[in-house]
Order: sequence, then structure tokens, then C-alpha cells
Amino acid sequence: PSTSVAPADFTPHDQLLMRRALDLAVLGAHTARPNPMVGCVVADAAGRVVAEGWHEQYGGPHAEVNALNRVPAAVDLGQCRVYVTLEPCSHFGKTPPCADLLIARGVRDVVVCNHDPNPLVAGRGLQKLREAGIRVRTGLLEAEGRWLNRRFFTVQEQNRPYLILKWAESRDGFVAGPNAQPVPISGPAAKMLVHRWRTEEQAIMVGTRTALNDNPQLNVREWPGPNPVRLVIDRSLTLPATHHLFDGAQPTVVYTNKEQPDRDNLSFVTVPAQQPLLPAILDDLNERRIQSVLVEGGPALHTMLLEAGLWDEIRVLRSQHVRIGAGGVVAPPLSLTGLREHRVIGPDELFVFG
Ligand code: AOF
Ligand code: ZN
Repeated sequence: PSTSVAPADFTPHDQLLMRRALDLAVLGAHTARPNPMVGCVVADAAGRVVAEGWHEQYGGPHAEVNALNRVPAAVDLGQCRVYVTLEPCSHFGKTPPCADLLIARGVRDVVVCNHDPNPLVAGRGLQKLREAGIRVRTGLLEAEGRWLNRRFFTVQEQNRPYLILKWAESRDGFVAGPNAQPVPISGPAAKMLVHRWRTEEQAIMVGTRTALNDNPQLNVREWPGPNPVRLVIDRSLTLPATHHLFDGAQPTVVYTNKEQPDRDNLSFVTVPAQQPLLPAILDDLNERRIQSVLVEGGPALHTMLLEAGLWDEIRVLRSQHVRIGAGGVVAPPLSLTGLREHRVIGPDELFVFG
């Protein structure tokens, strides 16, 4: 992410402490969702950290609560500054408002990274603090915070999950061989990375042809972390029931034109043939509170999403040594703009756009 310029009234030490709060927030990566990742640091008048906390668990205490609970009794909170990566909440949700807690505990100085777009908060937390006479400053490392919680912000602001398109292509730009024959493309390090990506998103999606040709498991094997929910499009229910996707090993949602009763870990969502498929899928994912989807292909699904402008990030792994040759399945077209990251991973290159 581009480094946001700190407004003039923030010192390098303020930045350091907010960076620490962002690092703490990340510790909730797999467990806070669909809530945002939030970190909080309490520093004394000399700028020394006296307590830290983060939002560890969905439904559990917020970052501020965890941090304030760890402040030693001898510390005067009126002399401290609280750094929190998200606007303290103002609502009674699963927990009482953090703004009220900060006020009650006598905090006088708060620095915030991002505003909370949640309509239940949306500025009211900051307002509460200011009305209590607390010094409140916002926007420190704003770009970093938005990047960290890009899934949460996308859902709140666009009412759809954050969409990551991922594919691996050969040196000559193919994703599969002639007749859609699966061809191993990425090396072991890139494969490990893809499994890590699977732990980071709530769902993973494939189109019909990929499901049919590759018989993918879409689970996490090479990295510690949770399995994503599997999503597959199978309009006329022609995929073989013996394929891994239907093994019941992981929650799986099938989008189809047909009516089909749910069975263990397998839900069928009927989208009538005349109804646009993508909006129906995104609405369903919203209802399931799925904030992000890793779309692992194939090119037909990717192209459909690209043409609809429905994507936030594209991650391409390009092999430097696998050549498929004429007649393969061509990778989706990619204009080489908006390159955010380029990395070498063993025999593969990673290009991230978005
Ligand atoms: C904070 N600090 O650490 C977090 C906040 O259902 P609840 O009560 O847990 O509220 C969830 C909402 O609270 C979430 O959607 C977001 O707006 C805010 N998250 N706020 O003050 C935190 N995680
Ligand atoms: Zn809160």
C-alpha cells in the first residue's frame, strides 16, 4: 500500500505506535472476521507502551477493551494516549460501546487510524469522544489501515464481498493444455502461498469447467489456518457427485438453475436461468456474511467477472519454465496497469494487480 503522509500534528513516534497497533490488529486475521481487524496501544506521557490489545474473536471484546483491561492499576489513564486503528464504536452490539468505555476510564487523548463505515457507528464514536472533551485526531496511517481491512471496507461500502481473481499461467500464457487438460504450472513455493491465500479468504470459488476438469478439493493442506467455504457454479447440475467438491468435507454452496434439497454441508442456491447470475451470487454471499472470495478460475469465470468490473485484486502466478504450446486454454487478458506487487517465487513470478 502507498504510505499515507502523516498530518503535521503526528510525530514519527505516533506513527510507530500506530504501526504497532496495526500489527496487533493482524493477530485477529482468522478469528475476528467478519468483524474488522482492530488493534489498540496505550502509551504513557513519555510515549512508552503501557498496554496493548486487539480484537481477537468475533463476538468477543473489542481491541480497546482488551487493551484497557491490561493497563496496570498504577497508571493514570488521564495522562495516557490511546492509539486505535478503527474509530471506537458507539453502539451496543455484541459488546457495549468502546467510546463510552474510553470516556468512563478517563482517557483524554485518542488517535485513530480509520473511520468506521459501519452505519451503526459512522462518526458517532468520534463525536461521543469529542463531546466528552477528549482530544481526538484521525487519519494516521489511513492507507495502511484501509488496506489491512480492505475486505471489511468493501462489504460496508459496496455491499458485496472483496473479490480476488487468482490464476497460474505458463510462460506462454496458458492456464491449461489442449482440451482443457490440467497441467501442473506452479512450483512448490507458489503452491504453498496459494494455500496460505486460501486461509485468508472466507470463500473460494470455481466455475463449472474447472470443477469438472480439475476435480479440485479447494481445501487448505500446505499452510496452517481455516478452510474456506467452497463455492461452485453448476447451472444444470451436471458435475459428477463423486467429485471432491461434494464430499461434505467442507461447507460448499452450489449455484444452479435447478431445485435441489440441501444435504450435509452442501447447500444448493437456485438462480432462475433468466436472472443475472453474478448479482444473485453476490447477494447470497452478503446474506451469508462472506466478506471475501478467492476466485480460482477458470478463464470463463474470470473473464465474466473482469468484464463486469467485479474484482478488487488479481493475482497471477506465471511460470518461467513451463511451456504448454499451441492449443492450450488461454489465460484471461490482462492489461499491465495497476501493478501493485511483483515478486519472484522460486521458478514462478507473482504479479498482483489492484
Ligand atoms: C471497535 N473496536 O475492536 C472493533 C470494532 O457486534 P460487535 O459489538 O462486536 O460490533 C461489531 C462492529 O464494531 C463492527 O462491525 C465494527 O463496526 C466495529 N468494530 N469497533 O470499537 C474493535 N472490532
Ligand atoms: Zn468497540
